[in-house]
Amino acid sequence: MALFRYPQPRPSEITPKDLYFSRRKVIAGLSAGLGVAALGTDPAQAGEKLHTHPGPYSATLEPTSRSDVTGYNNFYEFGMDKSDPAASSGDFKPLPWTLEIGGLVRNPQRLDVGQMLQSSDMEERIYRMRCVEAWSMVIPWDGIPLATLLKAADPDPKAKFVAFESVERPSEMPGQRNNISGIEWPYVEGLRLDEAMNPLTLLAMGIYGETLPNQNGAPVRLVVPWKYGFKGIKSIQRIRLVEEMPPTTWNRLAPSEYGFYANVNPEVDHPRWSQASERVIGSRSLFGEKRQPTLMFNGYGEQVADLYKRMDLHASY
Ligand SMILES: Nc1nc2c(c(=O)[nH]1)N[C@H]1C(S)=C(S)[C@@H](COP(=O)(O)O)O[C@H]1N2
Ligand SMILES: [Mo]
Repeated sequence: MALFRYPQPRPSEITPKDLYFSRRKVIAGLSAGLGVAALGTDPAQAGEKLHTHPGPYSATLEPTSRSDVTGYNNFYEFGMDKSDPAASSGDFKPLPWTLEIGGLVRNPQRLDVGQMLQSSDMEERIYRMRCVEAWSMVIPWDGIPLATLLKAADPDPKAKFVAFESVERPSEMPGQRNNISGIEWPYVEGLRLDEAMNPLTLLAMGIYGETLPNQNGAPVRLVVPWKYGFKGIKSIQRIRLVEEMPPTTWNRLAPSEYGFYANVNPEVDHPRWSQASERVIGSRSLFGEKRQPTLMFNGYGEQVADLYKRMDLHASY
């Protein structure tokens, strides 16, 4: 019956009163009927079980190991090394959490993510994931299509793009306190509205049938499997429908290296490295880690190529 665990702060960092109030806040974020016993207090390397069922579009590939999916991460709010997000996200509290959907919509939403985690509509989608740094994994996500929520918000005909915003919480995010990365917080991302409505686009709330660990973007993050991993913005608080193409974090940092579209494309190299092939994280061969050819749209061309048929993908990278 337990639904969500958040990492327990070290006893030295918290007074009994703080602990009491933080637990009360979590209870308020869940629906009535859940007792205190439902709240786990163990460190959440793995989360609680979700009510999930197999969804469409899953790859018939063996998922990457849980230790690689939860131990080799990019989440600069917690540091720049691949091991930093797992090591430094223990203070982050993903619940209670409100996800807002606003901007050019007729029916703005304020969603209680603690309640969404109890949804029985949660789908499992085993997707290939390709980072712009030329490595890849296969990740079994659990979530709901973003289109379901956008339709509920009822987009205004003027809306052309969707803007996403991560959380800004320097007290819980060491990479926002020291800001070695130079990122202007919060992390922001965007999609064209038709990309956001594509049935592949997922709002993920779990991996391996359980709630997301902090390092993977708890409690709710975006997954756009035909685009480079940086489009998959983590720990989302706000979604806004807008008329103009919104600014995006990596494009703002280095516009000649990271475009708005960021579609996986083996024919368009990054200015500093080839995108023709990728390291398969967790794989072993006689010669060490395997490399494999990168697929156009990461192998999802059948579902998404039409979205770009009138575009020059070398210019709109
Ligand atoms: N808020 C936020 N979201 C983020 C990032 C980040 O640094 N901050 N990194 C991105 C990058 S570069 C990648 S490859 C994916 C990694 O997701 P994973 O760690 O769950 O595999 O998250 C993306 N989402
Ligand atoms: Mo990435």
